[in-house]
Amino acid sequence: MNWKRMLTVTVGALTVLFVPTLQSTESTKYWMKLRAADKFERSVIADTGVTIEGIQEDFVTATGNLEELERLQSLGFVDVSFAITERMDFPTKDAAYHNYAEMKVALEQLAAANPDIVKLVSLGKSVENRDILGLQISGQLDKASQLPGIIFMGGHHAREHLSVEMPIRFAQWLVGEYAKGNQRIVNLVNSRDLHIVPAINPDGMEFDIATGSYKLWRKNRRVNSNGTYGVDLNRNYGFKWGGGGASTNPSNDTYRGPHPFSEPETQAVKKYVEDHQNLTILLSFHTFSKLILYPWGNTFDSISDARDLTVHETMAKKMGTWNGYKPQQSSDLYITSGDTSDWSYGEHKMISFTFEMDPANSGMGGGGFYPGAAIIDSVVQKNTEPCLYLMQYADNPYRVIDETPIEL
Ligand code: 0X9
Ligand code: ZN
Repeated sequence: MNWKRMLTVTVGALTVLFVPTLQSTESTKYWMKLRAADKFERSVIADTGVTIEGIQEDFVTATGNLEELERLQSLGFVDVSFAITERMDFPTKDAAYHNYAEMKVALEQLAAANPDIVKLVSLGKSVENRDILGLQISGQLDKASQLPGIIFMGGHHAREHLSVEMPIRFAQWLVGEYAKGNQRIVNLVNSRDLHIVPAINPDGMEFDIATGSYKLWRKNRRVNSNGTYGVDLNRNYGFKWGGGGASTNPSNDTYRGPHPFSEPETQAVKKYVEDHQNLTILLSFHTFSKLILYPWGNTFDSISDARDLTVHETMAKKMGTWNGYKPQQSSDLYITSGDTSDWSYGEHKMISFTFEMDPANSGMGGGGFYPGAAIIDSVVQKNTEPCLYLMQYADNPYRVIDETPIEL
C-alpha cells in the first residue's frame, strides 16, 4: 500500500481534530540547505520536486514541502532545514508598496548613487531592534547644520503604508530632478537641509504585512505590562502627554504608553530633532481623510501667538490648493494628546503639520488604510508641491505673512 493512501485511510479513521494539523503541515514550506557535490546529486535532489533556489560548489539551497524534505532526509542530503512561517510582505496586488527591506534598499541606493547630496542616517533602533532609517538631503552636506532645516516623516501608524510611500517617493523624485538639472530643485536642495524619515514605526509596519494579509495594526510592537502589544506612537510624545484622546489602557489602539517618550521610536525622533537645531518646519504624514492639520490637537484653543497661528493657517490653506485637502486645526478632528506636531510646535516652536492623506473616507475597503497600489502615484504627485513649498519657506516661515509667495 502506498503511504499516501495509508495517510488517507488513517485520517479517515481519526477524529476531525487532526485534520487542521495535517492541512497546515501539508501547506507549510521548508527552506533547506542540501549537500550536493555535482550535477548528478543536484538532479536527484531536483527529482524529489523541491525548487532549487541557489547553487554553490558543494551545496544547494531549496524550498519544498514536508514530503520532499523527508525524502531528502532519508537520502542523506539535508544539512539544515526550517519551516518558513512568515512571508513578511504585502499582498501581491500591493507589491508596489515598500516593505522594510525594500525601503532600506531604496534609501541605501539613493544615498550610494548620490553621495554628494544624500546621506543615509539612522535615528535609532525600534523595539525589535530595526534601524529607524532616514535620509539627509542637501547640496551642502558638509555645512548642512548652518542651512534652514526641515523634516518630513511617515509611518507612525503601522497600517498607514501610504504615509511611508510618500516620503520615499518624494526623496527619489527630488534627487532625480536634481540630477537632471531642474533649476528650481537644484536651487532648493543646495540651500536647504532636508531630513526624510519614511518609517518611524518599522516593527508595526512589518507586523501589519507579516502574513501576507493585512492586520489593521496601528501601534508599535512593545510588549505591554498586561501582555498586550503596542503603544500608539502618536500619543507618546512629551508635550501635554496624558491629556485627552489618549488611552491609559494598554489593550487600546490609542494607548499612550507608561510615560512620555517611553518608546524608543519617539525617543529617537526627540533626540534627532534636538540634535538638529536648524529645523524650522515638520510635516508628519498619516492617512486618511484628506486633511491638513496644525496645532493644537490637545485643546480646542487656537495657537495663542497670532503670528504663529497665521503662518500655520496661511500655509495650510495654500497647500490645500495643491493637494485638495481640507486645512483645519487638529482638534477640529478630535482632541488627542501626545501627538507629533503638538510636541514639535509646543516644545520646539517648529511650524508643524500632520497630513491625513488619501483616501477621503473608508469607502475603499480596509477602513481606508489599504487603498491599493493604483493610488500611489497620484497621491505622491499632489503632495509634491506642498513639500517643495514648505522647503522653500524653511528659511523663514514667517515670510508667508507679509510676502506674496515667490514662485521659484
Ligand atoms: O489620531 C491620530 O493620531 C491621527 N489620525 S490617524 O487616523 N492617522 O490615526 C490624527 C492626529 C491629529 N491630531 C489630533 N487630532 N489632535
Ligand atoms: Zn495615523
